[in-house]
Amino acid sequence: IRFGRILLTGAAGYLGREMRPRLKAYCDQLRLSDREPMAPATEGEETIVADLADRAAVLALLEGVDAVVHLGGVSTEQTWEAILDGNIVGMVNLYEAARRHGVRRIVFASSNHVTGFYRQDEVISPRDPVRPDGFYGLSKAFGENLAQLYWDRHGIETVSIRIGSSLPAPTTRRMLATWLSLDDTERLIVTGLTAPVVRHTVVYGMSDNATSWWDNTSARHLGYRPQDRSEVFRHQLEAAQPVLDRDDPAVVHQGGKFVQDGPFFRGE
Ligand code: NAI
Ligand code: 15L
Repeated sequence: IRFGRILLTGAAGYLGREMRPRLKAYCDQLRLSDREPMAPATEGEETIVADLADRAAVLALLEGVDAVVHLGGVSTEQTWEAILDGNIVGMVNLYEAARRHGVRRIVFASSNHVTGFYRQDEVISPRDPVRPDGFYGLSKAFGENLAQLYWDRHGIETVSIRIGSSLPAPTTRRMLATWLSLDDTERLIVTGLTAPVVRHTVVYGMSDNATSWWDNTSARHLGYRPQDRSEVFRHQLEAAQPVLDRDDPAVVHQGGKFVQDGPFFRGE
């Protein structure tokens, strides 16, 4: 499947920059957007600076778009105001603009922090109740619920990917379970864009890791087959962090240090 125009939000961010060259292969035109400046457009690209909280700007952003890869928004525990703008108001603006322009498919970068307060000794699936580990995770849970609403009411399909840790290699022992390689990130996003019927499907964004807390049957059902494994990094990660404090909340919980992170918990 090749799309006419894909919109990639969050294009100035880490994953946006990584996915930009990869997504070009799947469309004639890649529309890139962020509120921060992006590298200049090359052939087959267009760049539009827009704040997701700006309803009119987002409405214009979705014009002529066939599918959206929505990476834009706050990606860590930050102030409530920043989260509200990027992840709550921004999501509503995006889906409302998608509805008005007849966009049929969105891949939404949700986060494992939607369920970050489950323990690392529990295996959960997207069917378990959400258990956010902060306002950030809570805002991603809102995003998933919004996607469900826009499927139920308006027939817009979404794959919500609860991304674990997407980076070139795992850097902590926790990431033995949460790692999602960049190649597998591309595979899962492309699966989300091209699977024939998805309705609103929630999946975890993880590679084929030996250690796993997430039943990812829903991703397999869509046709996602991860090719990378964190196991090849186990030896070096265990050597670097030989002892884990079993009473440390960041070791106990799936969300890791996010369970204590940010202004939310410091009461600032
Ligand atoms: P990032 O923080 O590097 O990129 C996010 C981008 O969104 C930034 O360029 C930022 O300028 C933009 N943005 C924030 N608020 C905005 C607003 N109000 N209007 C317009 N643009 C705004 O994050 P990263 O790592 O690239 O993640 C991309 C997405 O994937 C995020 O939604 C994040 O929550 C999600 N995710 C990423 C994970 C990872 O391991 N990298 C793990 C779980 C989720
Ligand atoms: C996230 O949601 C963050 O966006 C990312 O920076 C990582 O810290 C990741 O989760 C993680 O849990 O490792």
